[in-house]
Amino acid sequence: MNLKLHAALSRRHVAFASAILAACVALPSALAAEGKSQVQTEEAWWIVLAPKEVLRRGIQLSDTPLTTRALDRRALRSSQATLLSAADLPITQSRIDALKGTGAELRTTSRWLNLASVQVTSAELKSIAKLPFVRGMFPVRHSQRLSVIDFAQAEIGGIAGSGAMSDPQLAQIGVDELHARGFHGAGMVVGILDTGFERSHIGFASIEHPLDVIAEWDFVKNDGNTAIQAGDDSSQHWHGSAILGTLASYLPGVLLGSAYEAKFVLAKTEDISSETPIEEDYYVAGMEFIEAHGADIATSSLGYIDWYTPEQLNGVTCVTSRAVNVATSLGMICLTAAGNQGNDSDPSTNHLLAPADALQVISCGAVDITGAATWFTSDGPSADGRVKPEVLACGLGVYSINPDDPAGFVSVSGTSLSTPLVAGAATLILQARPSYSVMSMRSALTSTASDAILNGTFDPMYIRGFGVIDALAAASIDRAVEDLNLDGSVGAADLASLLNSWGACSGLCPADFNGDDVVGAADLAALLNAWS
Ligand SMILES: [Ca+2]
Ligand SMILES: [Ca+2]
Ligand SMILES: [Ca+2]
Ligand SMILES: [Ca+2]
Repeated sequence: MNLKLHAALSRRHVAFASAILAACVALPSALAAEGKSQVQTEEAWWIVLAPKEVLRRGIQLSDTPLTTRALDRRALRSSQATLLSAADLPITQSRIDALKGTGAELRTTSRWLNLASVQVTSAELKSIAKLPFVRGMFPVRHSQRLSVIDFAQAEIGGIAGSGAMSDPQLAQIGVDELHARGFHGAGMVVGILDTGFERSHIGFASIEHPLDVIAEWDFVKNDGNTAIQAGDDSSQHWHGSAILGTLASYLPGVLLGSAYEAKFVLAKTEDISSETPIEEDYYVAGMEFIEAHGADIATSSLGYIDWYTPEQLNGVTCVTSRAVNVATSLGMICLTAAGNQGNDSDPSTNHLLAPADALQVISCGAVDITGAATWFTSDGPSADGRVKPEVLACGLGVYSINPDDPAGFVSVSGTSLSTPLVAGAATLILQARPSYSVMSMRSALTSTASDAILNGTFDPMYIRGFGVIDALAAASIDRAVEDLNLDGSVGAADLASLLNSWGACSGLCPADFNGDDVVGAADLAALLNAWS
């Protein structure tokens, strides 16, 4: 949305809100005195609900929309006191019916935050305020779409040397090294929140590694198809498909996604048609959907600012950030784009978009392929002084599938692209180190990133965070170099892997411990010496 339109929308929103917001502060008596100045325009509002009632028998899985995989993931990585809580119970039908009974249109609900979002006139909002289970209300904030900075067609073989066009962007962050050790995301589930997904590209249709989507939901149109459909904006699928391409595509020698053996959960949460404000409630619903399907990792390249000021990016104010805080506490590793708002050399200002300020989210900035920060990458810190963005990956000229051409490719720029590269790396790291918690993943990524290694700390200007990630180093903490499968012991599997690559090295050669470009007797001796 252009800035003028954005400002106009904000003003309209302010006018609508000021007509009733004062009345909403002290509910419901002040509403009666608010008088006749009713605004007929419909607006989206969050309704704060009274605490949920929990049956004496407690909460069981069947009371929730969670899959058993979600429960398993929580058992492995959740930091909550119990596996299930009232936050997992859906908003009851009787409350939904009562909200709708006022004439309001229900947009979505959040079981984590115990909120419902509604599209209402001011008269309907007043009726809602009188419902016995309503505790308050506040406007659903519009988002500022995180557009790509630029994109261009990319030609197969158009880059220097042999190999896939995606090789440099993966090698920069050590993903190639994890690929060489056999980690491609198998057994992992990755959730993506974005604009929609076109999956007919040849990059998603290989016989060896076809794209595997285990669940999808279109929160904008409320249906089970996240692909472009009649009535959608003609670009609705573009952004999400480019993101998916960097993660899931498999075309050896042409384009490789970072985690092409992972399974995916797709949430279409952003309506790009220009007349529709993009709103934060679908994001929250999408995050809950992805968590409920047991995703290990969730990544989003969307950003929300609008009414929020940089001072409010303290990790606990913006609704999307609060939802991400719940997601990370449930053991889901969350990544989000820092934003394309630019940076300055003033460590007291930030240009972040929510939910990059969330407490345990890994916020991703963008460098070029040489590792230099891009002009557009948003700087931190968060309003409460935490390091943001935490890490960096390539976000300038990143190769992906062309969402508009099932056999074409593009190079795309933006923190939207650096984020899924980090997400793919995190997926492989988690495959190698399944016991990593959200906290240990954060610490593994930041402590091994380029600037932390070089300077021993983060960038004091809060542009680079801890630097460009090193996926192999993050996965190799407390692991011997001879432990090729990174499982914590040097044993038969590592020996088999060494023997499998016996002889002269071609390409990456993890078993060439002494670096002489041959896997041979000296490397075998080293492995046997490290046997544990
Ligand atoms: Ca749809
Ligand atoms: Ca700054
Ligand atoms: Ca091993
Ligand atoms: Ca060797």
